[in-house]
Amino acid sequence: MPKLMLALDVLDRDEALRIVEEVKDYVDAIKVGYPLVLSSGLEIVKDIKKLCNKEVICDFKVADIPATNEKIAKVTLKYADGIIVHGFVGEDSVKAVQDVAKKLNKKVIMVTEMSHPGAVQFLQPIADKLAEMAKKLKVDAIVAPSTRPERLKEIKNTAKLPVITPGVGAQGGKVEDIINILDDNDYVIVGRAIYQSKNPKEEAKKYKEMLTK
Ligand code: FNU
Repeated sequence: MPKLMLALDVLDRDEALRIVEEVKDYVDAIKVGYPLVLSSGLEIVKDIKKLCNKEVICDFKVADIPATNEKIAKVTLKYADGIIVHGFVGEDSVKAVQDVAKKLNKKVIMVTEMSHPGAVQFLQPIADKLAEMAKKLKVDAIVAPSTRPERLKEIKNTAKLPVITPGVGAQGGKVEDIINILDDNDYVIVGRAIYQSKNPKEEAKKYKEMLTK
């Protein structure tokens, strides 16, 4: 049974913490990104962990030269349990983050093909190579799209690594179309469908139950 990761892309610290409090019994991990961290500061990661004691991943899609990636990883992984990086910048940039993460026993998650329509333009043509690179580098997990279940399957088969998959809910992806592709080590990311709903707790529960079946 894959795990549920909440994408907490709200812009207000108090709202973020209120949502975490509501959904914490049903989510296995929480993903924060630029929207929340730029508006609330990186310390929000510490606050979330204090409130719910769940894994918190920073979705910064780090994509710079190795020296800069290293600095970003050092700051981020002081608080977060893992960091999302881009692979298209090349092996050396990803390795720079892995070096930092290994010392701290944290996770590096690498993007392959993204979930939005525009990903077919530049990322899809190189996504299988990115999946091979992820396998070679032994990153902890990859990101692959729920919006294209057949691509999710192909990329997972190539990388043979745990997958963190966005696209369910607001982007049109459906749990029933991906559930058979995933296993216990994988995560399904759901953001807006939970935090923008009238009752985030009920929605989180609903998604958790769908993944449990
Ligand atoms: P929701 N996200 C994504 N597609 O959607 N990190 C990707 O290919 C990717 C991501 C993130 O649509 C996105 O930034 F690599 O509201 C957002 O935080 O459910 C979340 O996954 C999806 O949010």
